[in-house]
Amino acid sequence: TSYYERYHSLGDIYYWINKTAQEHSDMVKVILIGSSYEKRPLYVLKLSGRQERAEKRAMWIDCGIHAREWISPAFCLWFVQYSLNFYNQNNDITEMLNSMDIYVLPVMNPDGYKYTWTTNRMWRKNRSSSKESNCVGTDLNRNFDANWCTKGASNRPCDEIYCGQFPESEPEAEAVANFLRSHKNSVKLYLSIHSYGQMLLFPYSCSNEEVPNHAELFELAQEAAMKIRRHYRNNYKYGASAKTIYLAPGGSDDWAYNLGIHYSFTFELEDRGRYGFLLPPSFISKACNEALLAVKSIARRGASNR
Ligand code: 0X9
Ligand code: ZN
Repeated sequence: TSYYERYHSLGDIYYWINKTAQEHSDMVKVILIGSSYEKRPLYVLKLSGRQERAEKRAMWIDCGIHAREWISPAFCLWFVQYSLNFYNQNNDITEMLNSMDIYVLPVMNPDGYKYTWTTNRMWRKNRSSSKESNCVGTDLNRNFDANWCTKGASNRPCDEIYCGQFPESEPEAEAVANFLRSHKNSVKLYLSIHSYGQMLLFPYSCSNEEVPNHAELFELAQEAAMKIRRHYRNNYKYGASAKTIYLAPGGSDDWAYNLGIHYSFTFELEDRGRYGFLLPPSFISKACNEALLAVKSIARRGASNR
């Protein structure tokens, strides 16, 4: 099996980031966007086609918000590798990279990810602590400023969906928010990769309201899900988050949407619960290929629309 069909430790992923940037220095730049609570660097890979354009649009993809969802960082690595290998080989990828820059954050929650490798495989949150409680960790996907800490999040530090002390109290969420705020004129698509459940979700999750471009996002998700069904005989559910999965405020997708990134999606990759977060490595290639198909499908439309 190839490197990409295995899960990798945090140390391996840092090494991979460096090596990938060196080997593809014409197309990849590494950007340090901040650091984690335990002071680990948060690196974003910027992928660009060789075609320079003024006012280039961009897409953002983050992986590993939740520590135990190992297929998520595996997808980010898969995506980067595939994009670099097939640029100028495959039309979809070539057009995607010529029309947009792509920012990829392989692990938003490095402290939590490391912790799942060393201590507790089922850890979800980051690893921050405060004097107020003996419990550790904030749910980074409840820490963004979108109806923060209302119904669907918890203000108790011991809970798995703890929202943190205030919006962007966590350095990982703040770093992502700062980066997107400073690139909001170019970033047109926001994608956040999670597991599990096989779903393509779009805002809102923080309220039952429909977003203004609901119909368009629904169509995009529907088309992507249809392609997955056709090519991989796998069913993905799709729809507005609050109605498809649950009401959950403070998520990065809703926050990005409200910032003005009106193509905002959260993917829940394989499976549907047989293995759950413990998806065996033999499932990585299928899970990533089907998600890649969905990304390409959504990116094509999102990149051409205003
Ligand atoms: O609850 C979450 O954060 C996500 N599900 S997971 O099982 N990966 O934890 C769903 C996120 C949907 N979007 C928002 N809640 N904003
Ligand atoms: Zn998640």
